[in-house]
Amino acid sequence: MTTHKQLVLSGMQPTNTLHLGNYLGALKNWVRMQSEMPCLFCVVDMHALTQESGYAKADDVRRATREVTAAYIAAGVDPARTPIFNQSQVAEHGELAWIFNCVARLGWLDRMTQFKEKSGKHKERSSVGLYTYPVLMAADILVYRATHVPVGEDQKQHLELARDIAQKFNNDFGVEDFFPQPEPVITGPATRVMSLRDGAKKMSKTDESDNSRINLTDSADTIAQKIRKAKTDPNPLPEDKKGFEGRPEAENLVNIYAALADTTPDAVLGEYGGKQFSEFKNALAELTVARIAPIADEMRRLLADEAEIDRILKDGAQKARAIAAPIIAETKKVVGFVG
Ligand code: AQP
Repeated sequence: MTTHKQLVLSGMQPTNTLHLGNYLGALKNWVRMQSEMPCLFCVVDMHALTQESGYAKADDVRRATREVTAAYIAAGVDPARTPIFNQSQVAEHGELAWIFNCVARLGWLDRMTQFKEKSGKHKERSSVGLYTYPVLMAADILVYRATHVPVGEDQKQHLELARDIAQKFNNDFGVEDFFPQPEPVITGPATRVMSLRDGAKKMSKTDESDNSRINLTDSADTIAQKIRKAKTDPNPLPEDKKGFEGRPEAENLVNIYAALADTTPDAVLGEYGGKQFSEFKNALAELTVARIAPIADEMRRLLADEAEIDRILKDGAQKARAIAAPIIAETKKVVGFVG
């Protein structure tokens, strides 16, 4: 039985503009959760250094950090209530990550499917940071003793690793319940939004094809065009979910519609089952524009004042540090660091 107070922590990488998958899989739930529990939301800029594709220069990280911050606020995260900060400004994340590097086992990291996907055929050319990414993620969460982590399906395995690290730390150092076992919070019909070009790949910020994703900053015309071009098959929509067998693209579009309309895939099929994709795609484009365009407009307004975004991040980092500092001080004592 955990004695830890409920606290939500989640973050996104500033590797490019956020997309519909980030929104439906995570951000939309963050907005709901901030009225249910105390929350902390970070822009994980240290994680952004682990990948080569999608960004290459310091200017890109800077631009994307401000853009991701604007996206959080435009989607409904209220910085007056919920600290928003960038990870690199709270040094305790990196300090705890080192200690956790010494707790996590190589065999555990070898099983991480995201590393396999992202490193591709050239594992030996990947950064060490990409390999130990889930260890830093465990530190991001546990440095605040966060108990709940709203993420998409793709992050579930990393959350399980964070739980294993917390448990091994507690056992190894004989400190029962020192770190909590963080719970993944995965909700809604689109917890894994797939690429619009390939129903077997998840929608990703760093996919080479911009047509594979809907960016939160896309114009109404671009959104409509990307949805019209989305890969489908020649058959009409199935009458029920059993008909998704072997049709991942159809399933993806229906799940996206259901998530945006706050309904279920069954209800969407009740309305569109048996109809042609051309008709369904028009309705989906209209719904996506209605939900995403206001976020894009608000992001543009916020980004016109960079100094205000930087002020919000600085204020958030101060509040985050106030929580993390005593926890890291206690952790250092537990592991035997004199100071
Ligand atoms: N396709 C997706 N469907 C549902 N949820 C998703 N998330 C990401 N892609 C999808 C969720 O968004 C949050 C932030 O993810 P991240 O920025 O840490 O990086 P990621 O998971 O690796 O996402 P991307 O977009 O694929 O980024 P890149 O290309 O930079 O690696 C997480 O909660 C994630 O579950």
